[in-house]
Amino acid sequence: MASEQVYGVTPPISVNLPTEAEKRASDALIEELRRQKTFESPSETDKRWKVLASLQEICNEFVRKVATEKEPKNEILIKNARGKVFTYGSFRLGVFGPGSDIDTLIVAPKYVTREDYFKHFPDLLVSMAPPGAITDLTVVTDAFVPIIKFEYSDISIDLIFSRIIQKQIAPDFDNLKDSSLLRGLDEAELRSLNGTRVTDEILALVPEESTFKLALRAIKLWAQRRAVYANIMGFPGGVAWAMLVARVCQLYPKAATSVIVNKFFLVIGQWRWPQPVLLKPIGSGPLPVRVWNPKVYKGDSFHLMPVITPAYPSMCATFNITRSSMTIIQRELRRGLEISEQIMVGKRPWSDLFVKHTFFTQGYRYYISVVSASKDKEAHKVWSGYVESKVRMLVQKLEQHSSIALAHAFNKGYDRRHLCKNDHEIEQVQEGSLEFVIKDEGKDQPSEEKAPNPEEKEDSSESTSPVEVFTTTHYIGLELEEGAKSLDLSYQVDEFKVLCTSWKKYQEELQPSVSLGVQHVRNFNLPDDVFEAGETKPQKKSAKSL
Ligand code: 3AT
Ligand code: MN
Ligand code: MN
Repeated sequence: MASEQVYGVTPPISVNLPTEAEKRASDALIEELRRQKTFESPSETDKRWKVLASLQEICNEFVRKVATEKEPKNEILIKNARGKVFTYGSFRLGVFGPGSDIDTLIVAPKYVTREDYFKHFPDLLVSMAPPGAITDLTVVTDAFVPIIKFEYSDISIDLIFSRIIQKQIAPDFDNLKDSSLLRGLDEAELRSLNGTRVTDEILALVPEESTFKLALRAIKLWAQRRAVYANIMGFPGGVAWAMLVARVCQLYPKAATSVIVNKFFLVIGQWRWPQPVLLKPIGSGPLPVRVWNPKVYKGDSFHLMPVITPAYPSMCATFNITRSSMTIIQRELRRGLEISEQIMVGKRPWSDLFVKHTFFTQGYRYYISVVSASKDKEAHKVWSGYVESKVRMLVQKLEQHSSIALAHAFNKGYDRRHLCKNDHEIEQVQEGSLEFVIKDEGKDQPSEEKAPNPEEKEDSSESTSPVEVFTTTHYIGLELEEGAKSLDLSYQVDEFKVLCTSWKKYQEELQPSVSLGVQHVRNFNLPDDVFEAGETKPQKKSAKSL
């Protein structure tokens, strides 16, 4: 045993090899993942590699262009000018599906700045890619992580950038492991390098990559179906779920995929939070930057389920988790354990694990809806994104209300478009009315009501043309304390509104074309479009007939 590498911060729980039954359970799991369409075809994956090869070429040309522009006489510099394309996210982790993007990072030598990147890269991209291959190009220079987004031959690409402080990138430069590469970079560059550094570390810290990837695919599918996947809404995101699965792989280094999934629910469900989940000891590094440490930083000691990234500077990937979301996650982990135990003894199929959540169908009697509305599409992107990032704050305020036992934010917002003929109708939409919704064709939900047709103007007596209003609605399910009577949430709601509307961008640019509404919704008044075909909407008790 002495020769075997030990993965993780404790010895393994079991080094048992898989039994025949466990291997069969793994095969059945892979079969189910296939049935659920989590894999794409080899030819589609092939296309991804071709796009990446093309991006590498464009990246080299870009660096060469900047070298030529900045030091036209330096032939050696120009000759050695090249950059390097890395990936992170689900593609790098090997858990991407048919609709996944490719999260990509360009690393360039020190003379190439972010300004150069935004100035030259978009044009080079369009001119060097096959004609018409690049669509939906968006450049976001002022984001937390500045980014260029586009579709390349119908594959979504997120492309971020960082320099490293080296005069040239060696031809065989292929990893970002060395923390001294971080020296001299600004915060945006550090954040840009972080994604690849973290995913590479995770992969290096699991004993068996292929087992890890398959188990992570299963856990991601489970978390999505159970609506416990969304960093922004207070649930673990892709990186956090990956680290949790990786930790379980470390504890069962020889186990089959099926066993990892089963033990995942056991180990993570019984984890003694707030003890952190670590894939390796937290390391120090060369920069004066903050590393997660609850003994030093009071803020870190409030993290309820800390899952710590392995690459320097280590951070908590789950700082968003609230008391309520923790309760929901633990409930789902318990359900996962019960079902997977039965799957392992052949009493249930894997498909039972992946059954869709019942947030709307049997979730709660009372919901809160948070509606961000805008008359302008671009403004709506900005405003709804901001409001979304603050919904957790409302959840935290609601959790403190004496009548509320739990405030469960659904993990996704619902985007809708409305057509309004006058200010009165606009106001109704802003306050949550769905009377003027434009039902998009090709949407998955069938609906009995006829969609109002925007072309049909004859019966409208209004002289002004109708305006389009965009809304995004977040639903929060409320579980009340036993015997709770009154539910006056006006204080919490007002505070939340003040929080959102005191944003500088709202004050200076967005208002009055955007708005924020918060309403109570009874379960039987939930809109039809949150229910899928075959799901039943809760009925009003008194109106129920036999
Ligand atoms: P998909 O297969 O693409 O659905 P994924 O895990 O690759 O799953 P994303 O592409 O959304 O998910 O994100 C990949 C990584 O990018 C995860 C995180 O490190 C980073 N990231 C995503 N969104 C943000 C954000 N808003 N701010 C900062 N980092 C982000
Ligand atoms: Mn991705
Ligand atoms: Mn992405």
